[in-house]
Amino acid sequence: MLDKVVIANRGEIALRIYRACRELGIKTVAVHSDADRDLMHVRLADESVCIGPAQSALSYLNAPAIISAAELTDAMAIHPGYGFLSENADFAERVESSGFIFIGPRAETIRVMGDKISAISAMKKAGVPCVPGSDGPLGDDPEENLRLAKEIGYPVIIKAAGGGGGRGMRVVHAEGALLNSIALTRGEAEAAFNNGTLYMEKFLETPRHVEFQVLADTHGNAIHLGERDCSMQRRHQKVVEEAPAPGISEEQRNRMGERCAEACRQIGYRGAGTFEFLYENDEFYFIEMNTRVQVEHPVTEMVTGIDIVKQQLRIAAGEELSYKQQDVRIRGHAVECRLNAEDAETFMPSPGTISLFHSPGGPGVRVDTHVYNGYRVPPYYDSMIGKLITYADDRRAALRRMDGALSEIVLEGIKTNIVLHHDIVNDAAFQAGGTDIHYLEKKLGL
Ligand code: MV4
Repeated sequence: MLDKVVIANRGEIALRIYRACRELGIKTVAVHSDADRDLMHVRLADESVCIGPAQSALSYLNAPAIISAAELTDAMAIHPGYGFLSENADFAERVESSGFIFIGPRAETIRVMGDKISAISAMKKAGVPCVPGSDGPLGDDPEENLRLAKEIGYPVIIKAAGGGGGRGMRVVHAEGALLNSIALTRGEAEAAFNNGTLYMEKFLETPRHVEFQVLADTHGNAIHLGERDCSMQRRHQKVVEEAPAPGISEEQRNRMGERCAEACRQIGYRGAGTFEFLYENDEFYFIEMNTRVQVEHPVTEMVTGIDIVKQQLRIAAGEELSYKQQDVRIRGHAVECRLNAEDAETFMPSPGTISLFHSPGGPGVRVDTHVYNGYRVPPYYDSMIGKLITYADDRRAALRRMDGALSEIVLEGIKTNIVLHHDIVNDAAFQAGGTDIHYLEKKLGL
């Protein structure tokens, strides 16, 4: 097993990684910014190293500082969590060339998945269904682009190869707007990603966002842990996630999940990963792959009983997966609400001191948070302060449990989105299941 791990992140995921290490008997090093000395995991970790000032660019994104901390503390491996450097192929490469284990896929895999065109072509080759599209970069020939769009059929969507997560894309509804849209998107992509490479897909109008969790070891084994529905989102920020996805049959799950697992075997994937799909009219279309642990991993943990972060650590240590596909059973239903320090109406971040905090509890209630009574939410980072997860035998019961758990929370001193969550779990269409990616924005009147 790994001897000592650097936790290169902050907040709830840093605490989550700390807990997984503790259960496996792995020593931990918390690296933190000046603004994060009071984080829970910094107190709990065996060692802590301040790696820079509050601004992320000078601390959590400071690769040399993080690698130096690993050297200083004689750690074996670095866990990047999500966000920050977690999907930075150059960082993964530098970690490994410095003699440490990067807890994630090979740098080469991160690079392939970071370029959305190469990700799609790798997945298509591996038998994963993708959105009908350009199957490669768009050229400069206007006639050829017009012909391609006509062949795909309007509406189409122009996306940047260097984008992802909703950045660098534009929908085109009719031929007259195509060439200008390509030019505009190319300019934006060059400015934002220093890469003007674009591709085109059929635009799906009312899909759901359904993603499959996978685990792959370094011995050629790969399994899937079923799917999550993350359609309840606003401006590409997920708000509520659940597992399993409403209305997906066991047969569909097994078929798509096995295709994802097989793709992992073919590309020599390592660690935990997520295949993102758009799901519309009973069909799955791959859009992107995430090569990190995700915020919403707990709903999968609840319905499978598998600790995904511990599996990441075991895989990084070179162990074989602890589970075969036939050991994986999806049981019950789990829902996650992301708790944000933000204004309920304007969604503006609301940092400040939590003057009073009381956590909900009871059967089937899980709270993944680093906050405590008196904790000061710094203004420098993402506004997510924790996640409330409920689990029950079925979806209705999990939602009722969520409603009750939301009512139990006492969180004073800062604004939160708890009211929004109450609204969502009591929404009739959401309760019926299967609302699409545009539902929440429409409900909020955006
Ligand atoms: C799409 C799409 C419709 N058709 N691609 C947005 C984030 C990025 N991961 C991909 N995205 C989309 N790609 C085609 N061909 C609609 C979206 C999309 C979306 C996807 C997932 C979750 C939320 C979304 C919100 C708006 C648009």
